[in-house]
Amino acid sequence: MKMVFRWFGEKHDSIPIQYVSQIPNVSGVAATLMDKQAGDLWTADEIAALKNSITAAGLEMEVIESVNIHDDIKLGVPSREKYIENYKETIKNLGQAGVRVICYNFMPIFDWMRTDLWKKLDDGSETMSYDHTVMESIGEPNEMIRRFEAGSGGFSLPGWEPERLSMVKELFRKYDGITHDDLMDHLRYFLEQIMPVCEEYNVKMAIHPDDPPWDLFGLPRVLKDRDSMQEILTMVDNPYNGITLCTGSLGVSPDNDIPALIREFGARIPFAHVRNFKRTADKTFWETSHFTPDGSLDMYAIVKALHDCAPDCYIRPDHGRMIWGEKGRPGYGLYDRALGVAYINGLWESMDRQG
Ligand SMILES: [Mn+2]
Repeated sequence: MKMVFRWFGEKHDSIPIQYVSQIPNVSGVAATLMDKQAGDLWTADEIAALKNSITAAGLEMEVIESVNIHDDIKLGVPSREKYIENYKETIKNLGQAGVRVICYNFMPIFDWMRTDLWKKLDDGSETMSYDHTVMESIGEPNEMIRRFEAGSGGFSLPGWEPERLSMVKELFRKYDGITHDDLMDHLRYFLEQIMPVCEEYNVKMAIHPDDPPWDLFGLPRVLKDRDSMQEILTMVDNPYNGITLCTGSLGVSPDNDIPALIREFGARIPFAHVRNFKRTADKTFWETSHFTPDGSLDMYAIVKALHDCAPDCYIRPDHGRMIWGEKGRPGYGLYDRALGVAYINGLWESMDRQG
């Protein structure tokens, strides 16, 4: 296992990279070029500059989160070819810079979704929450966007870039009639095209589950449960086609037994996002500390499954609460995520010692 920490870059993160290197056992960051739009080519020079800013702090850049997929690839339209070519070149450039895993997602239009970015908990901390009744009462995507922009605290949220959201109505029109099977077929095509480059440059692709793992605004989802996970892994049966096992995305569906999924598919899980949440009703939850008794997931069982079945994976703590008065990007403060690292470290060490 290698512990990494998501970091958005010097210009885009509230946390100095040096602070990340002070967290015990963190070997590197899950990095990105935030200024890049989906479909853009990442040049070798841009990647080298990013890597220099990370290695200067004694950290590695072996995981990228994310290289976003252009909607034309998800839509399966002819113009996807040029974006796939850009993606191949980006994989090559990242591989040559030492990157081993690229996390990405195949969610149409929207990235992850919450109905409140600043829910106040009883202990005074703030966290992100999702309430499906609120979601249904909004009904209309532009209202969701307005709320996100109002609540993001001045940061742009990953996957919620304003430039892209301004085109949201047009995108909805393009996705009209795209079925679950269509979307899965477009994912298969994309993976088949890029796999030879992944093999040549030793870069594993790790698709992130849909978050939350159910359909939103009538848009189809590709990765939300065990069967869709198996379908993706078998339709392109290549070790370079892997999964980012995100405990908090998949886990909010009570049908998804996270330790069992890790035990079944561990060999194809190069990257894991570990977080906990409290499920309070059907499709309703808020994000908690990582500590098992605080949430609905059994973190010991999850880490044990990773320890046993994906021992070489990269792990990062996922979203944390805002604690100790910290202000920052929702989900991505320093303190609670660092506590998550320390907790996972403790679980892992105890498992190592038990053999
Ligand atoms: Mn995640």
